[in-house]
Amino acid sequence: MVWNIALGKGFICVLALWLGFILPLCKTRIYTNHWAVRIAGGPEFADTIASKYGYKNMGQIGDLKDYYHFFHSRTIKRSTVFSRGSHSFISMEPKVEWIEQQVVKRRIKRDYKAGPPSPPSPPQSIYFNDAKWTSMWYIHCNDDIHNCQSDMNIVGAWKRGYTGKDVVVTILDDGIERNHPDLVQNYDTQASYDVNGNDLDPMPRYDASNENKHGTRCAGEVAASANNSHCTVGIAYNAKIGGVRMLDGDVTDMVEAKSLSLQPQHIDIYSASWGPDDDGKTVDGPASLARQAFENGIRQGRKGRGSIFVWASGNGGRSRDHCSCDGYTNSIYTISISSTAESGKKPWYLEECASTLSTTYSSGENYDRKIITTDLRQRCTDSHTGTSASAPMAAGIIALALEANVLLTWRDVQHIIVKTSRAGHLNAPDWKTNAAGYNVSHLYGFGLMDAEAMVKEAERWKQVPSQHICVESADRQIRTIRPEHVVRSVYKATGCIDNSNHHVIYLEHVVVRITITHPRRGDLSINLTSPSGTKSQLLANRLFDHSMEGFKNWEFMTTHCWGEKATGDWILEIYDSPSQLRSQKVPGKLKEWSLVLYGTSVHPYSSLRYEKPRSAEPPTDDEFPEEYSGPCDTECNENGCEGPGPHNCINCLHYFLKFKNNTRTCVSECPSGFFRDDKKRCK
Ligand SMILES: *[C@@H]1O[C@H](CO)[C@@H](O)[C@H](O)[C@H]1NC(C)=O
Ligand SMILES: *[C@@H]1O[C@H](CO)[C@@H](O)[C@H](O)[C@H]1NC(C)=O
Ligand SMILES: *[C@@H]1O[C@H](CO)[C@@H](O)[C@H](O)[C@H]1NC(C)=O
Ligand SMILES: [Ca+2]
Ligand SMILES: [Ca+2]
Repeated sequence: MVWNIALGKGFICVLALWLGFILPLCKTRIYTNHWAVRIAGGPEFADTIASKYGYKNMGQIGDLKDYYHFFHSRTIKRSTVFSRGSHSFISMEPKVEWIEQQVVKRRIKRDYKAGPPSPPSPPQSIYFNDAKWTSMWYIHCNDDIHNCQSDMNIVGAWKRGYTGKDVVVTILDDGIERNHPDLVQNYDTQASYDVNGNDLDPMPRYDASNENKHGTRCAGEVAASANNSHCTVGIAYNAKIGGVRMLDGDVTDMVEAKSLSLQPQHIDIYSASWGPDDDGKTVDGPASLARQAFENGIRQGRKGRGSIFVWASGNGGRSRDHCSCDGYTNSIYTISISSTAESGKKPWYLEECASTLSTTYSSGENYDRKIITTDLRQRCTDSHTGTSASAPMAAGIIALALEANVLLTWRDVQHIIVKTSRAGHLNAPDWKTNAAGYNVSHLYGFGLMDAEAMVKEAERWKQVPSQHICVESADRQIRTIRPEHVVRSVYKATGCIDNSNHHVIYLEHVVVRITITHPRRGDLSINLTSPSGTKSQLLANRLFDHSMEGFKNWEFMTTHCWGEKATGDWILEIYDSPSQLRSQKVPGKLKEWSLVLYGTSVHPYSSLRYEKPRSAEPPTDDEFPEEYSGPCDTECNENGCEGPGPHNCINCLHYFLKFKNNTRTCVSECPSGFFRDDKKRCK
């Protein structure tokens, strides 16, 4: 497939002719001469042990304490068998708590080869003198004949004074052209590294095909300098931008972990536009070190507020891939970003799934315009494409929100995205309103990002209460999955009501852990219905997935129940639609499933959590006498009050305030202590 850039060379692939289909089977593992080792006690111990067994200690793995990168030069670089010899006795060493020879992982960039260049744009009002400014349709789409109808309101955020200043973004990719005239000014050495070359300089490797242009293109979208007459304007054009060169070589668990845990106290946002093959048959996700890097970043990064990981949802649309089979986009720790074309139509490469949080513009059909950004060899391009282009755009918008409020935690950022993304003119057959009032779709998550709305929320945001994790007990009743029958399993969730540290009332992410055996994984589809009736499709049929491996404790994630209540009946439905391609007739089995509910035990936006808005005019004391001992004002909410007094309501009637003297008035924004009820509006 032309849009897949295979990184792993030397895979041993067997072509099997099966029912008239050519099936490449690339099962062979490729072992490298790199090891990840866990040794407690400090680097001196690690050095001693390394030299005793003939390894070179290359240093700590990223920010992961006690984990070291060992290199063994006498082992061949790539091998299909794991390495044996006297050096392998290192695992017997008592101080060595864990060791793993690194295997090559297939990771592909999420752009595709572009067709002919985009049509020229008409002239329009000029804000900046940058060469490509006038054709940057996704930043100022309203004043354009190719009216893109829904605006991401980036200019609106700029007008409020936010340009990404003091926010640090890094692009995990194939390098960054740090001396590009449009990047050099914002380039940040401390946010950069060359994991492939093991040095500090992430400059891309140049070749005739410009294979390594991807990172430089992503970087310009975030932080190309504004008004310097060159090329384009980044969305966060005063942010600092770094690059990690990690895709131009063998990608291993350790390579990913080093990249994801680079400088977590310095870097705020990591943008990744790559992942496992989008071939419609792969099920793959982060392995142990990369998982630890995510958790380390979430718990400790940004002074404990949590690193922000932004991920491209995937380009496997044409292979009918489903992003739930990608453990990176499917993780609660990543903000998974989808794409929409300028027209609001679904791009051909889009992958659907329930873990997508939000959407930004990107390429669509050939006649739709593509993304304009910096390019390799100090050039500009107007043909950046795919979900690869969408993730950095989201990273840029999030940088504006972090400038507006540096205290936002990783979950605050996700809450703000959920609250402010809009369906706009984005075309999807499955838009639905969940029980918390948010519109959500499997194509677009909560919709198109809105930078101005995000910075406004950020300005007055108070951190949401701490995250509770409720692991409901597993349902281990084995159920046979008969072809053309629905297996239905109902679980009555309590939200861990008996344990105050785990109690979840208001949901954020919901994860379903599932173990299924099946003769052909691609024939399965899975839905989850929340107690409030919101249906998430956790898996759709995948035409090319002939695997007989089923799912072993795979975690499917949905964002669609955000804000809903956790308790009640959750319904899991599995359907098996047997395709012609199935060789075995043995039916599948649902062996085990369990729910992991993430959220809070108190309302995330309880009135007292809002700080005084910077711009909206607060009500006077006269209008809101402080000493009120009566009941919660019935007019001000449906969900009741949070805390004492009539005004501590969870929602205020949308744009509608009632005062003590019974007069009502329309306001353009809910003042401090009040919350919009999106179901009600003033006339
Ligand atoms: C960009 O520079 C031009 C001068 O070349 C100036 O007139 C214009 O105001 C600048 N734009 C912004 C937004 O600063
Ligand atoms: C959700 O979608 C419905 C139907 O399109 C629309 O009427 C409503 O305003 C939307 N709600 C929000 C919060 O955007
Ligand atoms: C899941 O829901 C979709 C959309 O409502 C439906 O088309 C599909 O048949 C359902 N699948 C299962 C397994 O229930
Ligand atoms: Ca520029
Ligand atoms: Ca995918």
